[in-house]
Amino acid sequence: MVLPEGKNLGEESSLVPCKVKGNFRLKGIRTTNPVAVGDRVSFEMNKEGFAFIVAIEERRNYIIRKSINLSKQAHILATNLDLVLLLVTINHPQTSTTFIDRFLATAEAYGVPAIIVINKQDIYSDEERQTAEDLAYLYKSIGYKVYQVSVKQNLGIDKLREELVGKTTLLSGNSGVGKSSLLNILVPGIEAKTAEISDVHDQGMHTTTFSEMYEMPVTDQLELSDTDTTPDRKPTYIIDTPGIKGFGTIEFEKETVSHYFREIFRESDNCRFGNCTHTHEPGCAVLKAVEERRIALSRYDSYLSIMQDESEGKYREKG
Ligand SMILES: Nc1nc2c(ncn2[C@@H]2O[C@H](COP(=O)(O)OP(=O)(O)O)[C@@H](O)[C@H]2O)c(=O)[nH]1
Ligand SMILES: [Mg+2]
Ligand SMILES: [Zn+2]
Repeated sequence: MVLPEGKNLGEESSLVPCKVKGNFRLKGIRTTNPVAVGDRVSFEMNKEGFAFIVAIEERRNYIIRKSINLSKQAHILATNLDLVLLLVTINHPQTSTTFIDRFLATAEAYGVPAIIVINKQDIYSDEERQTAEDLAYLYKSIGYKVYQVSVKQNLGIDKLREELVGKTTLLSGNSGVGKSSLLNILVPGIEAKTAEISDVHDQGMHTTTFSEMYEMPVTDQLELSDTDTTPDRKPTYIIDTPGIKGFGTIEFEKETVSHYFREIFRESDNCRFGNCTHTHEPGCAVLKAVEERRIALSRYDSYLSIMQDESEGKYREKG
């Protein structure tokens, strides 16, 4: 372990490689990683000069996913977040609405605001551009902020940058949507690796293999554009995550899935039965709203797919 010259252990901006000591576990969930990006930790040095994490500060929130290989375990993607940016693309690769909705529901469940960023505006056909517009309209009508950008042509990035000032933001989205490319614009000089999309699968290769946190430089101009001009503003951090293929939802109780679909939750006030699952019940206001197209079918389908997973006990621990 090496500390930068002239830096004391634990001093700001020094890097201290640490091992984990002890057993840190989330209650009721088996996780593959005890410590995650965004955690605030205490560490101690032993006589040999090795540093050990001995305590993790209580997390304000965390984002988690089901591990791909170990289906009964979960992986904490990041903790203590102020914002998640969900990068999506209409094509090259195509992001499914199920993926978007599962992600949004998870963000709702963990109390982290989410913003949708539709990237690669520069390569869309007229039809794809229309799909992007429709998608933006849908999610805005539900209450989400949506930005349509082209990272490649640096279009729409300045507005987006303003959203991040003073926050810790998780960059998320399928592999190949442009997360690392965006990061390279927001944090110049880090040279995050970007991947060519393979022709065969039309998906990015997994070039980012672990989550990393970067500090985004904030210029005077950005500071002025913000109403909060206090000098002790929090630093701006961005976390890049490996491509997530299936954003597993865990910890949802069947009864509460609807709480994480804002428009479904609003509508459910008008259901005849208080314990309505919005699947078959008479007097269900949600079903009526779907019929009348006031709730998008794609959203309702995503709701059903999560409900289905819960019935199958997909993410529950056995025993
Ligand atoms: N045409 C176009 N390509 C982009 C854009 N943003 C990223 N890409 C390309 O998409 C591929 C995947 O980008 P990358 O940043 O590695 O995606 P990640 O897997 O989400 O980190 C790379 O070839 C990028 O150059 C964009 O706005 N327009
Ligand atoms: Mg990447
Ligand atoms: Zn109902």
